[in-house]
Amino acid sequence: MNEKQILAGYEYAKEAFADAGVDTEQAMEQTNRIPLSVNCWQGDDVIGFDGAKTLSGGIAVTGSYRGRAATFQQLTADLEKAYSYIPGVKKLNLHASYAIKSDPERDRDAYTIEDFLPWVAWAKKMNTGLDFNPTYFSHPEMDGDFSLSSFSEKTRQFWIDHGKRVLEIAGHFADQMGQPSVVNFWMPDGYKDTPVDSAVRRRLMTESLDEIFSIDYDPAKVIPAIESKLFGIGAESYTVASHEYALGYALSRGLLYCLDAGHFHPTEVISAKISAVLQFVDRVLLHVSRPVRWDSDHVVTHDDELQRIMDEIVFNGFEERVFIGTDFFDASINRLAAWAIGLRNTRKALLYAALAPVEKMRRAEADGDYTLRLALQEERKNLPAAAVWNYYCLKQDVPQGRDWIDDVKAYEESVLEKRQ
Ligand code: RNT
Ligand code: ZN
Repeated sequence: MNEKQILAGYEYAKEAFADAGVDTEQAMEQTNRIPLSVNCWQGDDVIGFDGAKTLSGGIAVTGSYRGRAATFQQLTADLEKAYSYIPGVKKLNLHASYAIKSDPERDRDAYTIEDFLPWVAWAKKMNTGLDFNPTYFSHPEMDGDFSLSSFSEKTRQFWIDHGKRVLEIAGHFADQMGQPSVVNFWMPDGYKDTPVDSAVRRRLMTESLDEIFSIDYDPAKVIPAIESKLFGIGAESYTVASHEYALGYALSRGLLYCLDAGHFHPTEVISAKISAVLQFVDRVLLHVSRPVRWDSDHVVTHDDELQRIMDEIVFNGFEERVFIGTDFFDASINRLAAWAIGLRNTRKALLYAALAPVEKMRRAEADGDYTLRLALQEERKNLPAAAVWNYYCLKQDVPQGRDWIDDVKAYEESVLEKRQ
């Protein structure tokens, strides 16, 4: 679509939305500044730079598309390309395994900000905030899938120290970037088969986590979250940090609860949980992902659940209380395209939520007129939101439609295909 067509489409859309009582300019402005935390690990199949050759911890990447980023230079080059396709405010979500070790002997229990200075410099150049994650997987100190709840005191201590180092580094990120750093704790700890003693691991986990959070960090700068999970590959029967566990821990310790879209029973959706959880915890973190039959971490598409998630945030005015990060990893398609598709959809769904004629729908509901509510909800789908999206991309100087796809293809030919 050329600029003339986009502008013509927008003129029509603006009027159509105004008729429905929606201010399109305000919707764009409101959603543009909501930060989306881009998961760095889509670019290299969750391998990182601190020594792992393969991925472990009950998660898996399938596919072997050409051009996996294997170095900091390659990953940042790919990220820069991907960023150019994604409108709106972005943060980079880093895992500790992406350390650029300043001392090759240094391990995860001793990382410092020194090991992340190239990332800080890059984030400054890109004007993008930094979120962070301890990496409790793909490492020889893992006790099978156990980390913070290992029976080995030495192993637990190693991972406790890792958690502490990550909180410290996140404090530096916040100072350097002038904005807080959300730090998500996900531990794969779990059993393939039914445990006899399901409580002991949870006691150990609680002790370990309490020890980590006993360090002095500034909660205005460092915002820790605990992610729950129903099961992992090889941990099908029991996970230590289950939903009840993680929610309970977050609630009792004043931390964020992280809801990952793929971490529940297949018929459960996280959109249904946001306003429930926010009655009791201050803020939540979302891992926007797409489960296909299981926690498959497919690239986020603009499906009903994605829209529902964003509707929940925007309709309820939870923009300040919900942090949004993506969490998918697909190596069967071009990895930059995966970022572009997943993040563009996430942003698009936010915009569509802000474009919904929600006041009319809300009134129908308050009046008990559920016929009207349903009719309006369905009519909403016919409003020309896509024309607003195209215009928004144009204004943000981000390619839309086929343009970004052609650009990714060109990058694939000129850069990705030349990689080993
Ligand atoms: C795993 C969790 C976790 C990871 C990332 C890499 O099931 O979803 O968030 O995907 O930390
Ligand atoms: Zn996740």
